[in-house]
Amino acid sequence: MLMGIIGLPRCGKSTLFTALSGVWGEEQSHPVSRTEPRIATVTVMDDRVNLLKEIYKPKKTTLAKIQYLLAPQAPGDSGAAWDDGTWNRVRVCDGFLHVVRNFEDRGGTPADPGKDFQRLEEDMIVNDLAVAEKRMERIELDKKRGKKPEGDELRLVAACREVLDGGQPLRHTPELAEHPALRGFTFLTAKPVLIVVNNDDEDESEPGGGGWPDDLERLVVRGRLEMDIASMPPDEAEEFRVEYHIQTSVLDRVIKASYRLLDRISFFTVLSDEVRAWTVSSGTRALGAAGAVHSDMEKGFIRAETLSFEDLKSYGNFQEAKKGGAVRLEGKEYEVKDGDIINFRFNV
Ligand SMILES: Nc1nc2c(ncn2[C@@H]2O[C@H](COP(=O)(O)OP(=O)(O)OP(=O)(O)O)[C@@H](O)[C@H]2O)c(=O)[nH]1
Ligand SMILES: [Mg+2]
Repeated sequence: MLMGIIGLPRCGKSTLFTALSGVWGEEQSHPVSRTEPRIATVTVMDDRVNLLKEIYKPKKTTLAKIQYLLAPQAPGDSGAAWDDGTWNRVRVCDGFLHVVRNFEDRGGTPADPGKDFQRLEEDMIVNDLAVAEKRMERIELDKKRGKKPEGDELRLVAACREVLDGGQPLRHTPELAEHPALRGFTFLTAKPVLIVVNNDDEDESEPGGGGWPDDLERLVVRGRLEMDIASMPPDEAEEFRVEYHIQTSVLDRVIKASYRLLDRISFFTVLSDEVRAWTVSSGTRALGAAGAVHSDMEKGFIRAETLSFEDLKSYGNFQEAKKGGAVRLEGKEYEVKDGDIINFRFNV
């Protein structure tokens, strides 16, 4: 799971990146040059794993990871929207954290977060429109040369162009945003977006003003404050969290929201002394989940021995849960649920 941090210049992208990678960001990549994006790999803490550890006493525990990508700064100073090169670097992302400034900047410019959001969103729409138009021209040219367009592509790209030309992001039209034939275009406005409103240290309020899209979740953070807290030793960090009424760290909140945004769930395996958390798209079938763990498990899939986390918790251990009939033998088509503990039976 790779989430790109985007936003207008000076909105707090680097600050958020540091707040996210501060405590648990163990594998921060060091860019070779200033034009390379920075990537922070962070561990997805999951309370359920603590109980699994108590019950199974594994030698090893492996948690899921999520990555955050910070593109290098756009050239030019405040006001400049992103250039094409910067956009191209975030195309690989599964979704975006769109940061908007909700504090008065050093030059005294008051915040207008809704408007800032719209500005960058328009930039993305224009970028996608250019991609669609270029592709249309190409297809038309090929047609003139006698080459038949492949499948539905012309119709689909034309439909995208119409949506974008009307000033709408592609995510408003899920048939297009999620169409497999359009995936290769990596349209920016087809990606899921979480708005991260970056408030001032003392400001706990929801942002006012207009310009907010009604289809997107907004997460209010205090970027600079949370960045400072992320660099503190645990005791001191806790003191600050209490003082500033921050119940959960920015990292936890952003991870939870990222899972919701990308519609991901977790399941667990207990294998040769290792308890491990896995992340898959919601709706994933048992066969697909087996494949996420090991290709042999998918190839030789027999059954998924499945126990829900809640059942394990109430029975206290696997044996009791089995006696109580809570352990199910599911087939390939079983839709994996968040928190399932699965033992794949397979034969290769
Ligand atoms: N008051 C206040 N200032 C903040 C907050 N978050 C960031 N800043 C300040 O705003 C300025 C810009 O923050 P950055 O994190 O560098 O923003 P950026 O989006 O990475 O900026 P560019 O990379 O230049 O586009 C810095 O001086 C930060 O200290 C905040 O929550 N409150
Ligand atoms: Mg920056």
